[in-house]
Amino acid sequence: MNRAGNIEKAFELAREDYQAIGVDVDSALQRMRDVEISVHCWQGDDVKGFEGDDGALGNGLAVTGNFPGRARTIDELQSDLELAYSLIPGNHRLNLHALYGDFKSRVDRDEIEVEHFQGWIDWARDQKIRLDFNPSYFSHPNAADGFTLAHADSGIRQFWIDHGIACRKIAAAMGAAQNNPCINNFWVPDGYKDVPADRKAPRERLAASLDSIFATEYPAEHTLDAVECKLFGIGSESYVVGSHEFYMGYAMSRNKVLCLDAGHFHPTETISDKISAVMMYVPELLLHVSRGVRWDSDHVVTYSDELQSIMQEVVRGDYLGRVHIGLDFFDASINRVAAWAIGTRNALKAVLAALLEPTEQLRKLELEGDLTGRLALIEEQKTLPLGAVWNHYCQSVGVPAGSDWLENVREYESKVLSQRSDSSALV
Ligand code: RNT
Ligand code: ZN
Repeated sequence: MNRAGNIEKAFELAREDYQAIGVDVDSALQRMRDVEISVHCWQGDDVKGFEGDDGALGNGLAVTGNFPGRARTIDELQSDLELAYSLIPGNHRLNLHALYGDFKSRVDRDEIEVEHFQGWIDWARDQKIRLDFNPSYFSHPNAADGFTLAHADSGIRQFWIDHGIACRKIAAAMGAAQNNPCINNFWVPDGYKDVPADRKAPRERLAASLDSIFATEYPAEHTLDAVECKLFGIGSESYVVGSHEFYMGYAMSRNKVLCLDAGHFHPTETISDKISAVMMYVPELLLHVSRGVRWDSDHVVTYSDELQSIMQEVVRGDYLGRVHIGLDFFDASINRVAAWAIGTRNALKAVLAALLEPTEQLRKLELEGDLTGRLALIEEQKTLPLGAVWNHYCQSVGVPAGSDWLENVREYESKVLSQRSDSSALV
C-alpha cells in the first residue's frame, strides 16, 4: 500500500466533492498556511515553571495526573515543544508565562527582566516561532489568600502592579525582537469562595491597579495587552473580581484586547456566540481555546461541536486578522507532548473545516428564509471528506498525516520522557 499516494488520491476526490458545493479547496489551503496558533507552554510541565521552589499550584489552577515525563528544565521543555511543533502543520507561536524565565538565582516576580527571557527569545528566533506572554498572578505567597491586584493591602497590590509593569517590558522586548506584536495576557484569579459583603471595592481596586500597570504606552507593533475574564474558579466559586462584564467594560473603555476562555463561562454558555458581539466593540480578541468538563475548564481540546462553532465564527466573521487563537489546557494524565499535538491539530482542523464551509450558500438560504435548506446543508456538510483534505495538508507541509504522529511521540516517550523522574507529580 502506498500511503502517500493514497492520501493524494483521496484528496483529489475530496477536492471535487467540495467543488461540487462551490468551495475552492486550494484557496482554503492557502489561507490555512497563515493561521497561527499560540501554543501554551504550561501543558508541558503542569504549570510549574522554573522559579525553582517547586511550590504547589494555587489560585484555582489544578493539574491532575502523574504521567511520567514532565519537563523539569527549560532545555527539556524546549525539546518537548520542538517535537510537538514538528507534528503540527504550519508555523505557530509559543505562549510563555512569567514563571518560565531562566532564573539563575531566586528572582521575585516584581523584579523579572528581559534578560531572564533572552534564552527564550533566542530559541524562538532559531525555531522561527513567535512569542506571546502572560504575567503570573498565582502560585506565590503574595497570592496565598486569593487576592493579588484587587488586594485590600496596598503593599501587596503594589507588588503585583510591579509584576505587571515588568511583564509588559518583557513582552515589548519580545515583540521588538520578533517584529510582531507579543500578546500579553492578564488573567487575575482574585475572588471569594463564599458570598462577599463587598463586590464593588475589589472591582474598583482591580481597575485602578490595571490602570497603573497600563499607564505606559508601548508601540502596538511590539505588544498588545489582553485581559481574561472568568465566571468562577476552585476556591472562588461565589465571586470572581474579573468577571466577563468587568473585563468587557474594561477592554472597551481602555482599548485593550479581550480574552475569552472557552472554559470560563457557565456550562450552558458558549464563547462561539460571543465572538461576533464583542468584535463590534473591542479592537481585537484573544481566544483561550479550552474545553470545560463539569467544574473543570482546562481539558485537552477535542474536535467538539463548540470547537467547530468557534472556528466557524472566526472565519465567517472574517476575523482571522483580528482574533488571536491561543490554547489553554493542562492534563498530566496523558503524554504531555501528545496533549499538545491532539489539541493543536484539532484547533487547526476546525479552522480548516470552517474555511471549507459553503458560507455564501448558507447565508443565501438563510436570507431567503429557507431554513430547511440551511439545516440540511449544514448537516450534510459534516460528513464531507475533511479528513482527506487535512491529510493532504499535513503531508504537503511535511507533517505526519492521520494518527501517524503518535508513533513519533511513542518513540520519544520511550527514549526521552521515560528517562525523567519526577517525584513531585501530583496524583
Ligand atoms: C485560568 C486562566 C489562565 C490560565 C493560564 C495558566 O483560569 O484560564 O489563562 O489557565 O494563564
Ligand atoms: Zn485561560
